[in-house]
Amino acid sequence: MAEAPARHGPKAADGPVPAEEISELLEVVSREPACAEAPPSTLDAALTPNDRFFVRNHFPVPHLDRSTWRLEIGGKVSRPLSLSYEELTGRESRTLRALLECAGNSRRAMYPPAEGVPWNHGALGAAEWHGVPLAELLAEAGAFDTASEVILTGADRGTEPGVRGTIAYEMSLPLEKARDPDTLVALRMNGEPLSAMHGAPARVVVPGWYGMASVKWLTRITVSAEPFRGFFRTESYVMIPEGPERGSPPPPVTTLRVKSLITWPAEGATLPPGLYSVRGAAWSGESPVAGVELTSSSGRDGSAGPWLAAKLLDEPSTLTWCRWECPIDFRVEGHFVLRARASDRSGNSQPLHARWNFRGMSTNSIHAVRVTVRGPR
Ligand SMILES: Nc1nc2c(c(=O)[nH]1)N[C@H]1C(S)=C(S)[C@@H](COP(=O)(O)O)O[C@H]1N2
Ligand SMILES: [Mo]
Repeated sequence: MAEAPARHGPKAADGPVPAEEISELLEVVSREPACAEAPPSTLDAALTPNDRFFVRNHFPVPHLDRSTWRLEIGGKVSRPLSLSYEELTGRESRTLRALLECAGNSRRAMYPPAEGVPWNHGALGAAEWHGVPLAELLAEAGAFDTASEVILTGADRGTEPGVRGTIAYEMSLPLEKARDPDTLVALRMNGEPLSAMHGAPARVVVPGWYGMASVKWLTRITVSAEPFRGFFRTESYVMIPEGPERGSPPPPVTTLRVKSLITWPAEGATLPPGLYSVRGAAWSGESPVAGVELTSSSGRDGSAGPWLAAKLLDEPSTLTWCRWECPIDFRVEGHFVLRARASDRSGNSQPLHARWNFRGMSTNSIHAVRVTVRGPR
């Protein structure tokens, strides 16, 4: 694994990271706050190098000094804890591979345009995370079994429209998900200590859920008996339907929907006539991917051809993506649309168009790629 660029390392001085510090290998989607996405080819590898891992911030990046940082664990616990970085590294640890996908990934594919950062398809990455299972810390603190949620608080702060004063980035998990052995307080990413951009010195990683729950710059864990009502949980990461408000709050965004992306050929590619292998990756947070199918409008009359079963190249799991490939006959010149559709073992499949919601969350519409097949003229 390549060394993370030194400029991403923790700094002694406080203050926001200049936006220029976004890796030049990413495409900037927003400068303030820093949001940047990865090229589609990123999914051709099982792991995403740190300098190619997308960034999604809501507020300026805080600079936390590892030597003075502490993680507080309190609320409905019998033994509140305050741990230093050293103390945390001394706890029982685990390493696992997991992807993070922003809930707003692919938002640009929604029509009419939805509210939010206009992500194309690159707000996701997969890394090897090393850290302490959140369950271990909750057990050590004596979290009450009667509690319902665990609130995760980041050190970053800022303003949001309609909210008075500044707020911290905070998200909650049901106690059961917080106790999942795969939910980590991560200290290392692909073998490197976490960089400032990705949450140093410690962040949460919640496999199987959209990225908003993987709280960076973690400073406090609060076990709560009440459902968390913070802005990011009740107003931001929610599925807001079209129409009059219904009285009940809109449902929160949680589990990753089944989804696949075509990584080759690239959108808009022109290829000489021939036989090719289409590549991509697929994932689902609810249950492992069962299959991926590909179609192209390659029928003689231009109609959509049959759905062909792709070959899965990795063992599907709910933690990370599995790569796939599928041969395609492009010996006839023309204009084609490749479409890939994944399904999971729970029977979920990708819709042609994901159900529209106001903030464009959890889009898993079938990915379509335009390809021209043309010989030399
Ligand atoms: N403290 C804090 N944690 C955060 C965020 C944030 O803005 N502040 N953004 C969340 C969102 S929406 C996503 S998608 C992931 C992105 O993680 P990354 O920037 O390491 O890719 O971090 C999550 N954790
Ligand atoms: Mo996100």
